[in-house]
Amino acid sequence: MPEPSPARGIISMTISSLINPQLIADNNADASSWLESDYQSLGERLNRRQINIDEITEKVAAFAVAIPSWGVGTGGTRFGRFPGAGEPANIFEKLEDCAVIQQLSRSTPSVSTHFPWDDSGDAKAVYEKGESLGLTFDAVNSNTFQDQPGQANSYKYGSLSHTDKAVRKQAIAHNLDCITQGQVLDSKALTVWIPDGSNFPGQQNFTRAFERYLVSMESIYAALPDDWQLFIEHKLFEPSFYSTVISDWGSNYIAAQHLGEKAKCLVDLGHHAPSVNIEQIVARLAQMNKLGGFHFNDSKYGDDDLDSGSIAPYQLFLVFNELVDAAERKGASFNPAYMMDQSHNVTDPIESLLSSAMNLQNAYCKSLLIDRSKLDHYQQHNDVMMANQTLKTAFDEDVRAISAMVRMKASGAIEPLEVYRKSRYRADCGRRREMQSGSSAGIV
Ligand SMILES: [Mn+2]
Repeated sequence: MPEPSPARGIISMTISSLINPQLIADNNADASSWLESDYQSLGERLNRRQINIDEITEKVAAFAVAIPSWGVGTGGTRFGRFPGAGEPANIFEKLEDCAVIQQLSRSTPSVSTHFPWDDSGDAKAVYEKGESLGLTFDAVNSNTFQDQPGQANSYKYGSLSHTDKAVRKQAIAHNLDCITQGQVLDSKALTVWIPDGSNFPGQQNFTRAFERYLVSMESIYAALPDDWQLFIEHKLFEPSFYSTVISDWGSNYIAAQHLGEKAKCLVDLGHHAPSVNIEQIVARLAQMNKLGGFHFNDSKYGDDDLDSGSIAPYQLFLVFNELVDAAERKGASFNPAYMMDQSHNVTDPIESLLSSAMNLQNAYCKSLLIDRSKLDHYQQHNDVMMANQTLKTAFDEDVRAISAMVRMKASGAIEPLEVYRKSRYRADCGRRREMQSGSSAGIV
């Protein structure tokens, strides 16, 4: 098995077979000739820089990122949603789609659930379904940004920081329920993102709202099992457009510090202002042992939730540069939870998640190629050009043969998208799954 890496977990070797394994094997037999040749030539190039390709491949093999259960359905905007045929209707069907992604990519062995969206009334059955597919469960996500049918109190003016104690109590109870369900799933973390904030100056007292939030979070923190973590997710706008209670990493860090060791900050790449230096935030949080996890996605304007690595791949690489730097400093204790959080509006969600998982693997791989002792030397001597070139040299390398080799060795697909299309999995789902309604918006 590969050595443990800064990424979480070792790829599960259980092979589910929603895609015919013979189809994967046949495609791999055809693709292996270009792969062997590309891998050898990349190995020679890296060797000239004293990098052993097989060591890099072993580290990449240990990289894993969780799939968001909500990501396998078509997302939407506030204007609408356009689902395709064969979409999953419930958590059991979502898990099947996640298993397909894992079967082909071999880098997505776990699923992050969302309640009440994934509440089937039988968490044990959900756990067993995941187990039968070779999947484990990552962080549980609570939802206090929508009112559910029959709910006693509305979240229209907030949840954990609401002025009315009854609303806060309801929001706390929901988070506690998420922990209970997550324990059945063998999850080890709760992610809390709240929509609370204000749309107009004067609407909310910033200090009182944050005070109420902290008191509510104390109750949730107190209910955490010993081996659980609490991830706090910040976001500067939306659905509130003037202010949000947990607007940025500063507020997040204050809350996490206030609550205690098990509380950590979660960085969603889309939850910052467009020009914010996210990689520096990553470095700060990691330095202070408060980086709990990631929601990977990409964006051009705001919280676009586009596919990871599709818009700003250099930024993604720079984020991984900080993660690898922190992992080298801190060793095994540095173990942030990696998840994707994307909204797939115009693509087949399985294809988007496959390609995103590969983009993440490649960005991680490139960050492993950075010559850190050279970089440190150039930084110490203020050789700006060569320090920057050290990063660029790693970023400019085409490392796709490494992740393809990882997949092949783990019985995944050298060419996941090609095999997925050949399998006609979605068309098959279209025949056995009921068509989903497209009327409601689907922001997540
Ligand atoms: Mn997120």
